[in-house]
Amino acid sequence: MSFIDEVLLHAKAGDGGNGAVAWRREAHVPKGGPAGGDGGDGGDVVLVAESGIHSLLDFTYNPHLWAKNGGQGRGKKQAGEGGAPAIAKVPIGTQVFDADTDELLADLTDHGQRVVVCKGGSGGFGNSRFATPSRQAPEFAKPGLAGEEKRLRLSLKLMADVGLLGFPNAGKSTFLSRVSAARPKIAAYPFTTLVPQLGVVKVEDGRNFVVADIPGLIEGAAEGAGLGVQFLKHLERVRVLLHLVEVPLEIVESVDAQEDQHKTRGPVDLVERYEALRGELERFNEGLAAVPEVVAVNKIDLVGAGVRELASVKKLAKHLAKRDVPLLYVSGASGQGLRELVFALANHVDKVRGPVVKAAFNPFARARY
Ligand SMILES: Nc1nc2c(ncn2[C@@H]2O[C@H](COP(=O)(O)OP(=O)(O)OP(=O)(O)O)[C@@H](O)[C@H]2O)c(=O)[nH]1
Ligand SMILES: [Mg+2]
Repeated sequence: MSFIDEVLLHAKAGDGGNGAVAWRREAHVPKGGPAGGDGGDGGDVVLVAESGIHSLLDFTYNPHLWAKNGGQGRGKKQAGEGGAPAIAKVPIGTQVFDADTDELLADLTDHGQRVVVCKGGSGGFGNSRFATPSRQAPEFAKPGLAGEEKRLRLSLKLMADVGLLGFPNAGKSTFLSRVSAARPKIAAYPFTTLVPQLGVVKVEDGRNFVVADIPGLIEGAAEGAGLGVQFLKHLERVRVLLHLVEVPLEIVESVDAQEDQHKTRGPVDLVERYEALRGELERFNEGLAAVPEVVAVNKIDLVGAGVRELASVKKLAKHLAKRDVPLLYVSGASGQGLRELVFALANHVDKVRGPVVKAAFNPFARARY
């Protein structure tokens, strides 16, 4: 399924119908007076957030939202019909901007939340409305008003509690697949994940939270390297970031036999790698860089118990301790440390105040850590 998180739309509400100029015509009622009905109101353009929709894809096929015009007023004081609204369903987390002014018109964060983005024009009064004792035969009626017309930009920002951050291949999708019912694609090459994905994590104690897996980030992403930073916006609403750092495979730094590999890949400085991604976050959005963070060294199954003794891991631990950032050690493959990590994330989610994210709770989602 294609994932589209940004679209431009042309929205036009219906025009109001014109009021009618008409006269009462009945046998034995000479000069029956004005009887022109009002025009009907034009339909509104309405957006509704729906939990079953995950992409703005449909709008790429039809980027127009046009509501119907109100009907014209008629004789015998009959009002024109109201124009049918144009109602479109959007994913939860959709922000609606006026594309010309960039003003935020609405932020649809709850299932069922609806917003009128373009108001239909009012119908004009028919001439029967304008009769007064001194003007018994008004020869005029009011035209309907034009419906609002706007160019809209819809921007989907996923609603999640925890956002995954890491270089490609760090094991983000593997982690998500282990702790939730989500089944993202996992493979041993970079940029396996091409679009963000959500998973609901069910903690043993009954709490649950939503994790967003996004494509891997690399240094220079802010300038467009790799898949760029376009997906970082999906982390803007999270309450805590989980930064996954791959265990330094160059631990061969201590193993002579693999000295060659060490040379070709160069020494891994986890602090440098960690800070490289932090830099990309900061350049993208300082607010995002301020979101609380949990760091986990992943793939510890590859190095066994000695992971904490590795020079670059020790250096990272020291670096993070200075900043009061928790560091955990996990393996998405073997499951080691995942239970502690899930609890740590749940506690962070609870601690960080903010609007409660309403995730669709899936009772069939089994935690398997
Ligand atoms: N040994 C080991 N391998 C792992 C672990 N976690 C993930 N892998 C492997 O690492 C590779 C990349 O894993 P992914 O989960 O696809 O990594 P990702 O961070 O989602 O990568 P992108 O989507 O490309 O950004 C896969 O071959 C996984 O099987 C782990 O804990 N231990
Ligand atoms: Mg992935």
